[in-house]
Amino acid sequence: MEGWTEESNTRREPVEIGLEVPTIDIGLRSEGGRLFLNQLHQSRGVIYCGPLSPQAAKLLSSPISQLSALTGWPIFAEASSQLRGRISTIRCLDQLIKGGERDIPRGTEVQVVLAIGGHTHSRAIRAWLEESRLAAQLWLGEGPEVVDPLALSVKSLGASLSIGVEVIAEGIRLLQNRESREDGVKGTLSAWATRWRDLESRRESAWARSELQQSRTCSDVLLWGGAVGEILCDQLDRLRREEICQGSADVVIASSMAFRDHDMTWDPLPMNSLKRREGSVEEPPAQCWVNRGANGIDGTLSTALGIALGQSDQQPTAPLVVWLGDLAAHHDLQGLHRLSRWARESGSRSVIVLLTNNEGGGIFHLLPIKEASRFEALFQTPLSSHMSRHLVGTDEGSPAMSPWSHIAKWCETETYLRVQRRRELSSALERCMNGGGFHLIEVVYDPVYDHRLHQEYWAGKSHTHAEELGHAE
Ligand SMILES: Cc1ncc(C[n+]2csc(CCOP(=O)(O)OP(=O)(O)O)c2C)c(N)n1
Repeated sequence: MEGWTEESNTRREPVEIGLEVPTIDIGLRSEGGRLFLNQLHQSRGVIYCGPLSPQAAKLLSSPISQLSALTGWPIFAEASSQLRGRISTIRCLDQLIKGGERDIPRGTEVQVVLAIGGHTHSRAIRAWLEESRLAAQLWLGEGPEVVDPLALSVKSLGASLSIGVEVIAEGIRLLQNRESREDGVKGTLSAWATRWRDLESRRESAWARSELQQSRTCSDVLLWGGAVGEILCDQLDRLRREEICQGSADVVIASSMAFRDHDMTWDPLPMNSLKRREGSVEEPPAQCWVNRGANGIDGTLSTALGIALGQSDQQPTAPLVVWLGDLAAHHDLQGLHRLSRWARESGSRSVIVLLTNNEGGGIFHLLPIKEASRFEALFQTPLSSHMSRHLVGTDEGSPAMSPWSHIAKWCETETYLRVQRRRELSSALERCMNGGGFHLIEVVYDPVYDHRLHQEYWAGKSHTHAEELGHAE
């Protein structure tokens, strides 16, 4: 690059946006740092945020939000990035792609990708990002190792988060200087930003009109994974709004459908205004923790215990919620027992295990293997009848009895509730969220029904309410 020498720490570098050039520091000397500053004039950029720790999200919220407001690059934030509820983000990319939305810009149109944190869980988004291969690929993570599973030759903004934040701050200064020099640029939204904003609001208003969305207010409707996520988010919003508890709530989410359903529905309301202002930052109603990667569905409850112990100095009274499937819970029964002991001993904060019992591995209903001849025995592997036989000696064919009620006894839970409808889950959460204790809420739903509602949610189609109520009978 012209004008650049590695020897000098103070030399000024010309960047393509033709602005007053910055004083160079260690971070900006990285290849990624220089590339970033040279891409700030591009209008078709995107900021993609995958899993981040709450600490990293706090550090990054304001710089990313300002960068997005100045460049017009939309922020796509997975729920595990902790950024939803803090800043203005677009959350529906995954659903737009899965729903076959035709107006969505192609990945090939993107000029710059700034990826932040861990990689996306969504196969649809991975395919979309792969199309952006020709764009400048930048990355900022919490550690020095570069995450590049799609082999996009990403360039890191810096060897640490704080260096990367410095680089972004430098970019913001350049853009602000340009704004103050160019009258009229300030406040105008680029065509690219407007396209994304329109897509998001079209999707939202289609949903507001859809029967599936309207059934949110119909408390008798049967639950599915998306409804569990909506109700959890609503309840945590309420807790924050009413300032009932101290400190931040924590939500620990297992792999498989819990993680996907949480991502699909985690949309905390802004506290201070009806619409979140561009560039503003708020505290979300909960910190979200995911344990993804090599661990698979293992160890979610033990991870929750670690999170609880790690915060013992702060003594929050806001709840700790663990959302996991029945197989994930079965994989970590020791963790469940140990967590219950901790909740009893610590006293101050409610610990709620939200166990979605869809008769084994619900995720497998979304895959082609659901057609396999021995699907139930080899993939779905439902636990209930098998566990019941061993725990209470019931025979096959005898009335269904949840083994989780016995596990709840073993853990000496304060509350064990088995729920199937929206109103039951809302009031169960309302009852358990404040005042301490260990609570097990078993949410029961049919995996085939759950699968159908997911398809409709992605497609943005409405199904008949009567049909849903019919299913409820
Ligand atoms: C330790 C471990 N064992 C097995 C798997 C394979 N696996 C992936 S998803 C899944 C099913 C999970 O079922 P459940 O926890 O009930 O969640 P659901 O799919 O119903 O949301 C399994 C067995 C894994 N990821 N990790």
